[in-house]
Amino acid sequence: MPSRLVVGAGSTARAIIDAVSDGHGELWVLTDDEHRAETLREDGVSVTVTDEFGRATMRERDIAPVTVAVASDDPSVNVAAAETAAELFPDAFRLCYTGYGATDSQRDRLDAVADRLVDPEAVLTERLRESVGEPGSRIRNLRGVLRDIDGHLAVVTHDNPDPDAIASAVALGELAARAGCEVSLCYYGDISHQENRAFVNLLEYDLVNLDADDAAALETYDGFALVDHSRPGVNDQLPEDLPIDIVIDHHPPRLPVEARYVDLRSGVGATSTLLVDYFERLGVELPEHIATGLLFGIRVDTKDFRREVSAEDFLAAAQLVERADMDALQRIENPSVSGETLSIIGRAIDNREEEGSVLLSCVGELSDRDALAQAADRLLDLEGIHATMVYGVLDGTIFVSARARGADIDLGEALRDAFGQIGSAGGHADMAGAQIALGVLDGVDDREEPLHSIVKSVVNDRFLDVVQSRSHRLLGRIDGRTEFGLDEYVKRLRPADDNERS
Ligand SMILES: [Mn+2]
Repeated sequence: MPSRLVVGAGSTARAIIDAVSDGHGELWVLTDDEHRAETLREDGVSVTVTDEFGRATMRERDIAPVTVAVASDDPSVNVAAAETAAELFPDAFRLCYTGYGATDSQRDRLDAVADRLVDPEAVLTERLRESVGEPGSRIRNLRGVLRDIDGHLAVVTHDNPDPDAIASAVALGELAARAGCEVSLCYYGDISHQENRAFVNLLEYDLVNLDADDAAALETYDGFALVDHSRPGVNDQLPEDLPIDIVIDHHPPRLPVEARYVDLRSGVGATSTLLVDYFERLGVELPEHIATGLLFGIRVDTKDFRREVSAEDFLAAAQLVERADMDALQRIENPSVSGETLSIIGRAIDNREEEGSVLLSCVGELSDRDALAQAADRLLDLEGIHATMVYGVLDGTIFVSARARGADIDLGEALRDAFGQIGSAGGHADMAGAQIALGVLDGVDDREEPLHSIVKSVVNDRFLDVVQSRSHRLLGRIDGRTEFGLDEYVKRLRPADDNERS
């Protein structure tokens, strides 16, 4: 019966154990780590805990392994185990891993008895050299720039930052602080997505919301770093001519990027992956709250390892999993929902009206405006719907939240056109919002009509007028075809029996 012997229970050994524990033949693990042994036993693996990797231990069970994998994290354990295994099981295939920090003599002794030797430091150095050229000089350059700033560094994300941008800023901020900088993590716009706010709050990230109208505020900073974007004034509100010290980004740049230190690697799925690499190269241990954020950043940016994901993203995530607070991630991704939110989502579903591929829903009075965004998100899952707008009234103000899928309609622009004159509106192509004071609506004061129907007719009409006047941009959204003209489109968008709004 083929048997396998694995020495070690750290992450490398664990990867080997997972790969070979397929139920064919006996698997025996030797480790000095009681805690990890317990975890393995829970998974049904046969484990012996020992500090001694000599003949007595390895003879304890009567097996003649066909494969021996020596893969503990400790080079001295690996040398002892590999040499004993070579003596006792001369015919076995021996895979030997050096672990980190092996001396030259330990490496030589392992090499002498290994059929295959794996040296993580050599592998890493090789990979870094491939991906960024000579790595040592880059690290020195980044350190040099950080030391040179020697004052207050603003690490700036792109507008309305996503988890990748936020986590990258937090991570770079940590490295800058260790290099002696005073650090502020800054962004323009909002962190509006409920999940992203939970992310920032739960991990207690301290972020500064900059005001685009207050240029003087920038004078307090001695240096600027951009993460997850690469040019001042493009996807942030910094002046275009602001001198930038550091850029770390994974998006391919459209124009040459100017900064004292530039790291653009478009081959990876997330800026967070690049930051993991810096911690590794600088030998700085990742604090839990930062590891958690970076892992979430990679997962969100790669759509859970499905979009533009690279081997580097997987490797970075594997390191982060060891340090991250998985319970916190769970709470960020599946926040508990309040009864109020649930009933607003319920009302949004009940009250929905569909106009072609656009869904509108008025939920009436509300006490929690965040629920609107969640309702607009949920309703976007409805078959055939490409844009949703959910709104309700709180403290004399109408709050509107809209979501879209695909790029044929720019919701931010649409809401600005529809409500910019009578209130405030803004956002992105796929996610936008507006606020309108009730007082500006005709008929509200004399209340000839119920408030609810006034709000509904104003909001629905204004939004649909804008969407329809740009309906050429929505062509193709109906049945995925574009053969019919604008008139036909409008007819389909506003069915004949719909006279409620007029
Ligand atoms: Mn990103």
